[in-house]
Amino acid sequence: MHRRGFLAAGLATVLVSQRATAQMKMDNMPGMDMGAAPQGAAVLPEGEALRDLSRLANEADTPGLFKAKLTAESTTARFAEGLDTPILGYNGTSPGPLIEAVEGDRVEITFANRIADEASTIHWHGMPVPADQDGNPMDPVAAGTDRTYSFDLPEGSAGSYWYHPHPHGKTAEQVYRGLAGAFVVKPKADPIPAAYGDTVLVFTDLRLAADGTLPDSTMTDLMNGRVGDHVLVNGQKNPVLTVPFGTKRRFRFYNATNARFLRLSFDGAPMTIIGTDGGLLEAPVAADDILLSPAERLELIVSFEKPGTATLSTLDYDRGWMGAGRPADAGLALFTVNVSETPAEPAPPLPDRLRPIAQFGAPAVSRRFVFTETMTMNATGMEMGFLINGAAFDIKRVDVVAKAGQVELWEIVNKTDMDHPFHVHGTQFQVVEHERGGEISKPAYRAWKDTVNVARGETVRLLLRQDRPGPRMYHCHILEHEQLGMMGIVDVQA
Ligand SMILES: [Cu+2]
Repeated sequence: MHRRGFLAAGLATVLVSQRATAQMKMDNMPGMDMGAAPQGAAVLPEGEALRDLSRLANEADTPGLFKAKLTAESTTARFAEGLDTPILGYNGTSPGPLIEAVEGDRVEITFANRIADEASTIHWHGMPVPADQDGNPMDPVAAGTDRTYSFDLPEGSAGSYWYHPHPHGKTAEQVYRGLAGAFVVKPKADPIPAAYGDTVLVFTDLRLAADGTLPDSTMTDLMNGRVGDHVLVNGQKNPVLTVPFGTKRRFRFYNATNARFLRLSFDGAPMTIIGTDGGLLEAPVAADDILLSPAERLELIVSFEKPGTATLSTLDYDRGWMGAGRPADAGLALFTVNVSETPAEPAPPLPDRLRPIAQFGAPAVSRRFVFTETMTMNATGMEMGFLINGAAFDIKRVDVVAKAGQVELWEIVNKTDMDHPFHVHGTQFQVVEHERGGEISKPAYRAWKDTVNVARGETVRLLLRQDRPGPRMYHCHILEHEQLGMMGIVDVQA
C-alpha cells in the first residue's frame, strides 16, 4: 500500500477503535481523548487596541548587567468574555514579558519554577549561551526550585531571540499552555532609523473549549502538531494599531506556536524583510508574502502608504497533514492596521546596506540527518515515531560528536509526508541550498538562522559552527514531533 494510504488507514482504524485499544507509547503524556478538538466553541473579542508586551524590568544598578527574575506558574487569562482560562505564565503573563538587552551585556536571570509537580527549564532559543546555561532537557529545574541562568551577549549578537521551556517530555504542553516570550538583543549602534519604532509581535495558537479551558492534546495533535482555533498576536485576537499614513514601522514577527505554519501577507502595505532569527540581513529585501514556520522569526519594515486599512492575513500553505481535520490556514486576519488621514512626520529612509554577514569557510565535516516517520499497529494500539537517522531521541545517547570552532556542513533530508522546521541550539547557521525533486535552489539572501523549514521531500544544506563546548540539542520545532522522538544531541568538544 502507498505509505500515505497506510497512514490514513492506520489513523482511521485507531479512530474507530479509540475507546477500546488506542494507545500511544510515549512517556509522560497527559490522558488524551482521541476525538477532534471542540471547534469554535468560545468567541474571542477582536479589534481591541494592540497592547504592548509587558517588559521584564532590569533590577541591576550596574551598567552592562541585566538582572531579573522569571517565575513560571499557573495563572488565568481572559481570552473570551466571562471565561477565565487556566494557563501557565511567566511573571503572570502569556506571552511572557519582553526581555530587551544590549550586545555586550551580561545576563543573570533567576528562573523560579512554580509549576505544580512539573520540572521545567528555560531555553534561550537561538542565543549564543554556554551549553550548561541553555535550559537543555538534561538540566531540569525541579518544581518548587530556582536556578540562575548566566551568560554574556557577545558583540554582533543582536537579534530576535525567544525563550521557552524545554523539559523532557513536557515541552509541547508547557508551551501551548502559555510559556513563551521574546528576547530582543539590541545592537550598540542600530542602522534602522529609530523613527520606525520597534514592535514585537508574538504569534501563538490557542484552542479554547466552551468552558474556557485548554483541552488536552488529541492523537491528531500529536501526529501533526497541535494547531489551535485562534492565532493570537501578543495574546490578542486580531488587535488593531492606528498609524498616520506614510508611516514606516519596524516589526519583529515571532512564530511561537507549537505547530502552525504562517504564510502571511500585509494586504495594503508593502513589506521589506530586514532581518531573520539571528539579526539583520546585509540589505533589505522586498517581499509580497512571507513564510514563518514554527519557531522562526523575521524583522520587517512595513510601509503604510495610503489611508485605509491594512490587514495582516494568512495565506494557504500545505505543510502536509496526516488524517482528517486539516485546519483552514488561509484567510485568517491576524492583525489590523488603521492608517489614518493624518500624514506621518517625515522619517529617514531605510539604508541600502544594513551590515556585513561573513561567509563560512569550507566545511571540515559533512553530516547527514534523515527524517522519517513510522506508524505501526500492534495488539495494544498504534505506535508512532518521528525519527532522525532511524532513531528516536534518547536523553542518554550522544548522536554526534563535533569539535568547537569547526565549520560543518549539515544536510537535512526530509523523507516524511510533512514539513519539519529544523532547529539547532547554541548557534546560528546559514542555509546554503535547498534540493527538491533534483532541483537545487539557493536562498534569496544570506542570513543568520537557527530554525529552517525542511519541506516534505526536501533536502536543506546548511553551514554551521559551534563555538562553545557541551551538549546541544537539534530537533524538529513542531513541539509534538520533538516530544515523539525527532531530536538528537550533538556533543561539542573543546
Ligand atoms: Cu516535525
